[in-house]
Amino acid sequence: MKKIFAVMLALLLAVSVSACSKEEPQTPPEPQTQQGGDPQPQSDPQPEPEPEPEPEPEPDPAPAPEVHDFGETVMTDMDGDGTEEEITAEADGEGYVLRIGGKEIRKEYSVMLIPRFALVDIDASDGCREIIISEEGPSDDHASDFYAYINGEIIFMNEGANRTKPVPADWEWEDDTIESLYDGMTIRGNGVVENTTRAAILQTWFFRSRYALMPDHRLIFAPELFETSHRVELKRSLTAYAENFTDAATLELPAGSGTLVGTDNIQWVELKMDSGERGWLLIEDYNNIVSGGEVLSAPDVMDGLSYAD
Ligand SMILES: [Ca+2]
Ligand SMILES: [Ca+2]
Repeated sequence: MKKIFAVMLALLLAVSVSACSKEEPQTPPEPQTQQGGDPQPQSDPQPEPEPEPEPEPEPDPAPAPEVHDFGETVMTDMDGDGTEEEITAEADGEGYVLRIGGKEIRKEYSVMLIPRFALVDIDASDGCREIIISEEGPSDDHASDFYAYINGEIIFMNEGANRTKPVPADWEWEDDTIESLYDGMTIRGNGVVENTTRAAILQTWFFRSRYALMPDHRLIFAPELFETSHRVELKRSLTAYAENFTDAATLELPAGSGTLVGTDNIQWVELKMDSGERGWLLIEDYNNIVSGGEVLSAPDVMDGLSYAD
């Protein structure tokens, strides 16, 4: 039942732009109730129309992670196309095999494999769900493999061009909940996996890190801000984010002069206006700015950018 509800919720949450499915969701998203716990489908036939003219873009809540043992068969819609896929996983040699929708992927070698898989929702605004399989590693080398099911194929999300690191993850598996070791992993449904990563230098220690979900549904390590000081002129106002998360509050940067003060070199650029406003611009496809739902070519709205031939 919980599973069915989770699937329905995932469908409801699948908004129009889905990297996973070309199909529009059949049902328009219901307005979120304030008490997010109770899955009552049709409570009031005539609900009082809420006078909420300004729908502040609340982040969609992601379904809670579900943990399943190897050997269990789970049916869920992994790619948001409205059809459930059968999911199984089992130990195989020194690794494991994961099967989704009749396809399978093998990992040849794991150390202290945890024979369970977690079903999570990294980005509540797409119809996809993701699977995590973790291992304890030889010595505090906890690691997790992330998988998605896109266009009928299983995608290993940790891997790809220009991906800087695998996704080491610290999971503690307890009953039906996932709690991570150390400061832990957080999946809030905003397209970012927050995690604890073991540092590569000096000693055995750990730092908080973030992995961002890319349009090709791979995860990349999101480094902290790199400082810049590039002067630009905004030709028009733009909607920016207060922080470099898509669920952060938005704000308006007015037209005028400002300085690009930093970038994560992935998808965020921070702009500080001379008039004092400061915000993060979400960048797509190299130099498109996503501003309040509009996708704007940066040179169209910003003077002072430099492009080498
Ligand atoms: Ca499906
Ligand atoms: Ca999703």
